[in-house]
Amino acid sequence: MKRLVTIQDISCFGKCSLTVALPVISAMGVETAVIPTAVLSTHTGSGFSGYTFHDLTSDIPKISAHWKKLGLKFDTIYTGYIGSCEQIEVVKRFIRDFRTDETLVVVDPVMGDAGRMYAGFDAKFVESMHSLCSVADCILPNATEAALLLNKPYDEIAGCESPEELREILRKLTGLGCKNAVFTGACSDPALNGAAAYSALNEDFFIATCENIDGSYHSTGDIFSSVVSGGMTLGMELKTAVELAVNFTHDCIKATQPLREEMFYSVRFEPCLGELAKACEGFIDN
Ligand code: PXL
Repeated sequence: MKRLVTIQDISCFGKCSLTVALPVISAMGVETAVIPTAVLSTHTGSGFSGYTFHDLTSDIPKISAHWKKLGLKFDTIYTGYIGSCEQIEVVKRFIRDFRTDETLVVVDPVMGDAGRMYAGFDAKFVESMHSLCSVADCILPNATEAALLLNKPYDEIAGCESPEELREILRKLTGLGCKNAVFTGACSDPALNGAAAYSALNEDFFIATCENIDGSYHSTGDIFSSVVSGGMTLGMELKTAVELAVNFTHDCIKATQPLREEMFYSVRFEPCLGELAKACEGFIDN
């Protein structure tokens, strides 16, 4: 059985980060270990204020040391929301300690959405995230994060429509040092939404699309990244994993629409897990 470790916060209410990654990747048939970077009462996105934040940076080296003693090995290390520059350094050390030639390292450079940085992040954090991306095999930024990583205005990145422009953004993102970059929210047609991906290994570029659903839905980035990470861990080609992630994210948004007002904080992914599990069946034990 393939085994992944994901390093990100646990937001106790709000369905994001670990409370999404754990059920989604497990449903895909991948054993999922976790390292919580912080415990928050809710996520920090719009709709919540006054949340608690308990930092767990100092626990990470202790967990790592125990796991080293046990001889644990991971096929994939997947990082999401990280709370501070210091924590990024600790996560980089974990990657150095556990990476082998076969390990896949996926970094979702969680920093913001819709042109705005999440609460608590600044320019120094962007610089640190840059250095984490440089050690990844695959990074998965949205338009806000791509703009921050490339030091470009958000509108320039978000307004990108032509496949040539998307390819150039992705090529520049792999210039950070990672082999593959996937840009979420890519849209070459207003009726469609999806993701564009580029591999610096073979210069392969593609766009995976689905029907566009208007509006902004929190936590869809975490859902998308979890499916790409789980899929690649199962041995899927990047294109297969990205297409699966685009379709699953779309299905979750569709399932949320009737409950939009009460589920302002996330998406209803639970009823979609069965189909996701089925789509992965043929890849398990590959
Ligand atoms: O969904 C990304 C995310 C993860 N973790 C925390 C967040 C957010 C986005 O708001 O606040 C704590």
